[in-house]
Amino acid sequence: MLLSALLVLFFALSGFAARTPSISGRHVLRQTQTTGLQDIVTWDQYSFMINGKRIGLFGGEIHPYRMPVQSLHLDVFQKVKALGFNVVSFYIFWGILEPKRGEISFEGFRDLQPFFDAAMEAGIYLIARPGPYINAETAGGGLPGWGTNVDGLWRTSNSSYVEAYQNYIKTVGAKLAENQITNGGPIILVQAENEYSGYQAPYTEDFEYETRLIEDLHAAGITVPITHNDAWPGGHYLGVDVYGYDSYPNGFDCTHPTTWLADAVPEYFFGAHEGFNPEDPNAVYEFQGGAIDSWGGPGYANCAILTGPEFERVFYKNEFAMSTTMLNLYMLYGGTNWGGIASPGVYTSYDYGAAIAEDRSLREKYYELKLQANFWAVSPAFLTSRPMNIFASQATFTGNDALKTTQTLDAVGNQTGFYVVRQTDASTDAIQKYKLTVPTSIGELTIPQLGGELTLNGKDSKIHVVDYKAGSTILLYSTGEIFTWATIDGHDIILVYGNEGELHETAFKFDTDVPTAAVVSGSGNVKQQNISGNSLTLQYETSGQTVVEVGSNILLYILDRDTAYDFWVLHPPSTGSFTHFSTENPIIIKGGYLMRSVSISGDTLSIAGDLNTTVPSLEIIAPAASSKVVKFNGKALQTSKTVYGTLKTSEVSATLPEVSLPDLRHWKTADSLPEISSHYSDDLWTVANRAATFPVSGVQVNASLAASLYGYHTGNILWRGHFNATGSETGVKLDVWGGTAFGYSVWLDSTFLGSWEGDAAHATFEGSFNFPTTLKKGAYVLTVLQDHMGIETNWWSADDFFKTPRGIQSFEFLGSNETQVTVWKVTGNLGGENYVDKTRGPLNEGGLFAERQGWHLPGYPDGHWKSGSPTTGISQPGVSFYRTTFDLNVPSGVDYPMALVVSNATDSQFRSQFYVNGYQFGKYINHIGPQTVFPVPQGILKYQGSNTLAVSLWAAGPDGAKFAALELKITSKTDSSMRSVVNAPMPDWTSRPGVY
Ligand code: IPT
Repeated sequence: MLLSALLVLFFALSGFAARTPSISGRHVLRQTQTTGLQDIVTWDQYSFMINGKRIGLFGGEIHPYRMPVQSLHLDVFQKVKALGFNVVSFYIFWGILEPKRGEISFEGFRDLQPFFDAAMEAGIYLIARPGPYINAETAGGGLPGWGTNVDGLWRTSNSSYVEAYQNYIKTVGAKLAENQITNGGPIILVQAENEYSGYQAPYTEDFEYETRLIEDLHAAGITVPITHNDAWPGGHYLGVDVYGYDSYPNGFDCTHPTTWLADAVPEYFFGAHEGFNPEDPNAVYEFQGGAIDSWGGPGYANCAILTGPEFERVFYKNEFAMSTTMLNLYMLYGGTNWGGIASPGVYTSYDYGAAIAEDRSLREKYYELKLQANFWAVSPAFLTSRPMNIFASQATFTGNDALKTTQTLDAVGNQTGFYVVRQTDASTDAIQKYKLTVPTSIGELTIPQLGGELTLNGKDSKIHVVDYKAGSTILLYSTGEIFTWATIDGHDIILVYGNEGELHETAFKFDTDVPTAAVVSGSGNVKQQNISGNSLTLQYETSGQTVVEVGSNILLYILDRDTAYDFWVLHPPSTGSFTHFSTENPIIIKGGYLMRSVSISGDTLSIAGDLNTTVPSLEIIAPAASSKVVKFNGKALQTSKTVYGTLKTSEVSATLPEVSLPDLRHWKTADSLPEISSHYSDDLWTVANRAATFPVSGVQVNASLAASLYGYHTGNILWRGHFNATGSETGVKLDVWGGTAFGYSVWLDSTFLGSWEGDAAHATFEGSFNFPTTLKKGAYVLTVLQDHMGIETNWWSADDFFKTPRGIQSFEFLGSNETQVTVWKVTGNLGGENYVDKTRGPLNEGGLFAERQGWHLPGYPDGHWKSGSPTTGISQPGVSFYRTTFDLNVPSGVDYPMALVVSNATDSQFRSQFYVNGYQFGKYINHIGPQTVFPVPQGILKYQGSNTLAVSLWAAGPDGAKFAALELKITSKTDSSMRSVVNAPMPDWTSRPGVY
């Protein structure tokens, strides 16, 4: 109490308000808050703190279940670390952990520990988001399939729902608790629920449920702060420790990736945050890092443009302007909707157009992000800042109406100012010229001081700093944006950048004598001039790389953006615990595709990195004593000194050996639809005889022929209706529900009646199918093969939309209203909730005959099958299945991600699934698309040894179907320091008792 009273007095007297009157009243340091259960992770109104030290949490979202190769998590975490981020947020998918009520499994890819360990090893903190609801474009939004059969409204305090989730939260919560920072693990925050923001009328926010879930997390051992991500700053679920919100301001229209709305850049976030939780940091738990693409969409390359480097500059810098000190990008690495992970709407790739692509290669977005992340990491003044002129930013500081400038001042340090400039009309590509007139510690200055103007070219944004501390150097101002700075061997090394050819100024403020500046490398057109208050201004153009020595202690690197992309800032591990989280002793390296990590041993600096081309020389800025010997990926390099004292190495050559890929020519094939043969017996199928209706969004729907009612929650579903014809039936009408882009085909005994081939719009379809002739009296069987695109998500709480049935909603015989189906039978994956393959999990297999038999698995004895390939295909409707094996021999030391690449030859419509060593890694619908490249990670593909590829081909039209081509291709090549990959477990086929 006394201390805070003193602090108030101190700030009142400090003259803080004198410089910036409008900040008064906001600079009072509020009391540090804790959960009361631990004191390692705390927070106040500005930022989170770890062990009492302020930390800006910047990072992105990664889903462990979307990358089943556990040994590849480290690669992705190291890529996150190398760009300068320090946190990753991840969802946990309840439905795959508890596919049968009461039976929770962490087998195979479901084990969370390798993910936690990899984060620890890379030095990345984690935010766990166990749901129970997660959304995330996952089947059921994370809810388990069996949940569709549990009465009562979900995502409310309804007891049947609460009982349903408790076992999961208890079990998973305990795993999270063990890995909290308090127990030496990487988890620092745990999110309750997800976007608990929309409620089906008449239901409203259910505070009882909210409290209950927090209590359940606490009971499971969670002691770190509990957070919540409101879908927008709307004040829902404020009862958590640190409330925050989500934002996707550029939307999801990847078809028009360069179209931005004029007012797309939100300016209200900070005010909203202050309205709801002024005691806490402004936390954005999901901010757009890419976009969803859907069946029939334009493809993720477009989403990567919609959310590309321009988007990152404008929107992330605006988050900076709003003093957002917790910013998590959704997604940072999207991964793959392999098996049945996808919710309806999205397809196999969950690339998301994110900075790290699905094949783990790096987009330009990654490099742009690196510029910003590094700046945030070295700008502690930002962690106690406040935006000063929200909604009064237009023309402010520039006098140019076409520009908005947010002034964000360090409210505690009372020194540094950040000026975030952007277009008033976010949609414009116009070029704006401006001068910046800002208060500084030597009085108001108009910049550039040495004449000329600054430029903002189209969709761009800049952060100009004032009175910014870089080591012992004070930058009076810099319009060239700061990439990073570091104090190394007593020198302050400062890296600034701008677009190629732009005019910028950086000014230094000295205590006493003003030194002169000397260009020691590059040209850069550097002008210098002393200005009042012991200051020296440099004016320059950002083009290539120019290095300027200012006095004897400052080295200024002036870079254009592309050159800045080449720089990496890494930190050698410290001693003690949390060694890989150290942010001390920065080492700066220029060059290479990726620099992952550095370590120092005595006088030797060891660098681990990846190259996609030979680099003539690396430039290294490191303490002299610890870089007498420099090793790159274990090999010593020759070094020499540059004229300004940094190191240049000898050539580092990229070794990118040719790898021969198999041409997939020798295939075996078998029929995968014996169900339509007169010899087939469905005796072992489940009888579908339950009467049921479910409320979905307030409406009762018929669920009698809903696959989930019988335990089948994923993949293809088959129905067989046995009936006795009266002698007048001319056809059948079927209303089938499967989710958008689904399809179905119908047979009468062995006769094909027709298909609904599906399109991107329909989630249900009622079709009429004529019999070839009016039926004679007697027994017949209707067989319906339907696609199941995943259980629906359940974004609205209390609407139970995820209970939307998958199956036959209604049927009717044409020409007769007397005909009764004597029995309906159904099958999905073998065993239903008692799924067979515990390693590949509950969503890997559907109900195709081939899948039930395990034909997709390695080692299935297909010796008796005939030859036939997917490029020959079939000439009639039905389902055929293909298998081939091939060897790969990819040397170690390279990262060559591969993909199955397909094209289609026929006009007919078909659906295919691809299985690599038994893992279903692609679902292709040729007439809907858009995906034709299906990345398969190393570890699912065995890079040394024999692989099994299997393909299902469901021809929906009368002419059959075939592929024009189906190939394995390499999608990116690097000479890599990545840890060697351990293959995912891929058990062989064994005979399946009771299979039908
Ligand atoms: C937000 C969800 O929280 C997240 O799970 C994911 O679905 C994401 O969107 C979109 O990919 S929902 C928000 C767009 C309203």
